Amino acid sequence: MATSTSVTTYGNYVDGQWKPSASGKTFENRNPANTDDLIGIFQSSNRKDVEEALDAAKRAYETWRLVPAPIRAEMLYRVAQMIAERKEPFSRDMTREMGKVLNETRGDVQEAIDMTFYMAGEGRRMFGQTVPSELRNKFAMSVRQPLGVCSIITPWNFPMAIPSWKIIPALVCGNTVVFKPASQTPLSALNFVKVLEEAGIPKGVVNMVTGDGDEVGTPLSSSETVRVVSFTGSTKVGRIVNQAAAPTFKKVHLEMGGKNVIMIMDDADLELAVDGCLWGGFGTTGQRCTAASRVVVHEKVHDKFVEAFVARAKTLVVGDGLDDNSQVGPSISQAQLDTVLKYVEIGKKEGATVACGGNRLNDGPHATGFFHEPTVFTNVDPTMRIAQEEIFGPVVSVMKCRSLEEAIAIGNGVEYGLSAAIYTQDINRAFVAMRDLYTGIFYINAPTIGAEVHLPFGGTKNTGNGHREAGVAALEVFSEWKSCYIDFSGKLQRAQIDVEQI
Ligand code: UN1
Repeated sequence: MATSTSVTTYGNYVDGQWKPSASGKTFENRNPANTDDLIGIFQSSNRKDVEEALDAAKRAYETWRLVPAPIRAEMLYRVAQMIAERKEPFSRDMTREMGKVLNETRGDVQEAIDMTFYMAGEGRRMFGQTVPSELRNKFAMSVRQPLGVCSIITPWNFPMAIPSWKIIPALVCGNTVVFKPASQTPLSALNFVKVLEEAGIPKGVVNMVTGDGDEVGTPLSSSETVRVVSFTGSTKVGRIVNQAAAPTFKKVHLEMGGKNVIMIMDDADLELAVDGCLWGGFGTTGQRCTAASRVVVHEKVHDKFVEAFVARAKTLVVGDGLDDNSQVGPSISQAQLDTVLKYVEIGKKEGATVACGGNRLNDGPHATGFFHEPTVFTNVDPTMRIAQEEIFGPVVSVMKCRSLEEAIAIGNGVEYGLSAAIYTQDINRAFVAMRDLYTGIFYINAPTIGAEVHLPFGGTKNTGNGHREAGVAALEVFSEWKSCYIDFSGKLQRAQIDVEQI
């Protein structure tokens, strides 16, 4: 156990310098599996720090935007390699501060490596269009141009992957960045930024300012200097970010809540579906935007599925993610655990049945962490709050349906639209569901989690605001089109007017 005397104090990273906040204040980063374990002290930054970082990013933009994209990308290839070399210590740091089990933090770091390699490749692509002009001796094309300073505001559930989804495409496109990581997972953010520094990204191009939403997030969303805000977090905070950004017409990319559904048809491979629901519902302790918090099962196989699912959920080992036996880690914080406890009570009051779980774990190895049993509710009506609202914890609501159409209606009957899945052996049903679920991501015979970096990631309705990250879609967030016309005729040629008649 670390004691306060051996604990490191970490700085902000501004204009190539690691430095304390102007506020003189700091906050603690503690292990959610063991709150006696103090991981580090981080800066509680204020608006002055943000301003300084934004100024540095603005200055650095003037030179970074002119570095050829393939050269920017060379640095990013180096970044990817360095993260790969440090994957194990980075994963351990991440489990210690975030709680998810080691195999999952390894996946998180891997996702950052994948994204960085993928986006570095864009340095030699970043395709635009060349099209024929309607006039003779005239050339027409479009190119991507960077926008300037980007604010990057990230959550704690994917402490390295999500920052990479935003920062790396921002950089390859030629933008500069001020990064506010979640206060629960600043060490993984710092590990990532240190690699960017060591890989030779010039000073001011990437800046990191830790601290809370009011003092850091608000100016990052409203400042005139900022041209893009990319935010992942709750729908409630996303709305605040959007409003703060609106008066200055900056581009806002929002990735918010989810209430994702797995639909299980009567012809499904039930064993496979149980595996999928366990991983989708309880992986990352249910703390994914893509978590499968709703399962809709055809009435013909409902009881059989529930029996198998509940039996398996009861066997899941909840514990410290650094312990190889653990399958489900803690909630990130007391507040998050309180939300889980609150929704379990709401579910009971609404008349749903607790088929397993339902309790906090706080004895023995669980005494100093935010642990909760994997919990399955059955007899859930689709209108109940536990079937409508995002819980972000190890709680799955199981509902019954009589047909594919009803399953689709239940699936679509929430305010969110991130991810959905169907288990069926019938290709016709699979394609109907794929077409009719209004979500940004869809899976057939796989759970709602598991997006890969080279396809767009994001959702519909209250999950997002029309943008996508990952894949080439990310370039749309971090670049703007410029259409260029080059007239080499030596005379005035008027489009739409001086066009040759045939
Ligand atoms: C999130 O849920 O916040 O598809 C991100 C997945 C991961 C990313 C999840 N690759 O579940």
